[in-house]
Amino acid sequence: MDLSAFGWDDVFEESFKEFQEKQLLPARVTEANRLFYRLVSGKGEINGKLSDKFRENCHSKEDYPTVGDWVAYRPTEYGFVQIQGLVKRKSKFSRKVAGVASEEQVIAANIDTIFIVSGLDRDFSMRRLERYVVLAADSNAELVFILNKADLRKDVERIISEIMGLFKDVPVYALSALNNNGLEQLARYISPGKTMVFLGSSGTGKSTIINRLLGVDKQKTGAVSAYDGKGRHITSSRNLIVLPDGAIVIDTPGLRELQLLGNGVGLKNAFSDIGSFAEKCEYANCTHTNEPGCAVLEAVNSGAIPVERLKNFLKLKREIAYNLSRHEEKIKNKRSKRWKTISKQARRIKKSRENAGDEYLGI
Ligand SMILES: Nc1nc2c(ncn2[C@@H]2O[C@H](COP(=O)(O)OP(=O)(O)OP(=O)(O)O)[C@@H](O)[C@H]2O)c(=O)[nH]1
Ligand SMILES: [Mg+2]
Ligand SMILES: [Zn+2]
Repeated sequence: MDLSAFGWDDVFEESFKEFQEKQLLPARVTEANRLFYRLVSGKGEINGKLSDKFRENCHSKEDYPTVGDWVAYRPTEYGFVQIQGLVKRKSKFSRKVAGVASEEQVIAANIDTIFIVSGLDRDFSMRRLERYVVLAADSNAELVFILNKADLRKDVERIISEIMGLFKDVPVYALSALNNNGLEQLARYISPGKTMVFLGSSGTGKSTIINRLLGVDKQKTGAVSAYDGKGRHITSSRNLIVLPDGAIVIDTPGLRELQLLGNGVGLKNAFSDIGSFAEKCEYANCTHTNEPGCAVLEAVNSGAIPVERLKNFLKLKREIAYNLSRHEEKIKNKRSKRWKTISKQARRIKKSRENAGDEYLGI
């Protein structure tokens, strides 16, 4: 099997050299469970497990292979192959792990296009799009908005122009997967060896769109029930599929939490225009809210930056700062807890030695 059908190219070939020397073979992750990985390789579909050494070298969540990753494996006679290396990623879409401080979770790796799918029903939210833009700005992949379920609304044009006003660099397409209407607009992103990931809340129609592109109903779809008040995902895990025309798609279950990463890099990239005006502000620590000599506010007054855009920027910035401060507080708490335990232990040891008449003063 030719690996270029799965997106293998010269860049990966070059990165793979260090593994080739060890007689390892390349494969792409199509599904990642906690216990094992589904892979496609030159020998077809195989199952893999992480080698102990690989696992030992994984220090955070982002170090583990994820869907779309290329890995280096050692073949075995039977059963699971052993994954021994991760090939350098060209791009990735990540979010902050829900709950846990500042850990990064890579949702999909080595993607060319990120489709953010919204449903034009009551689920639609401009605020959620902002979040995706900030996260995708750090991904090294192209971002595209899809407004699905266009059959459910009459004011589609108004929403499109509102989005275009707020997010100038992101193309937006309205379509109806149900009626098979407007999918041809996606053709320019779909070519052999290119990888696309579909992201968006549960029930927006990601799997329905993929089925349309596949030409068969391979992916399970369905109305999202709300019996537990949160809704239930129809797609249960991320998976990578090759389309008949050779493009590669990654389907994902709706992401419930979309927390921004604490490093703020995405924010900077997504709002680089504000950043370049900010360099001309009179005060280096300008908050762009009420300071005299604020070049960003001047740009808003002159119409160079839409006021909504500045509002979005400030809101997301506050959230990142909040996440970061929470993270720092956690670390501080952890440290002081540890310190309390250590000093308590020390006191106990000292006391027991005093009691025992030990004159040791080294603690
Ligand atoms: N009216 C309308 N309904 C649609 C459209 N596309 C999909 N649906 C319906 O929306 C529901 C959810 O579709 P799915 O494709 O399963 O949604 P999903 O985004 O994959 O959901 P998860 O897998 O849970 O993340 C199904 O009942 C679809 O029939 C559309 O264009 N118009
Ligand atoms: Mg789905
Ligand atoms: Zn300013």
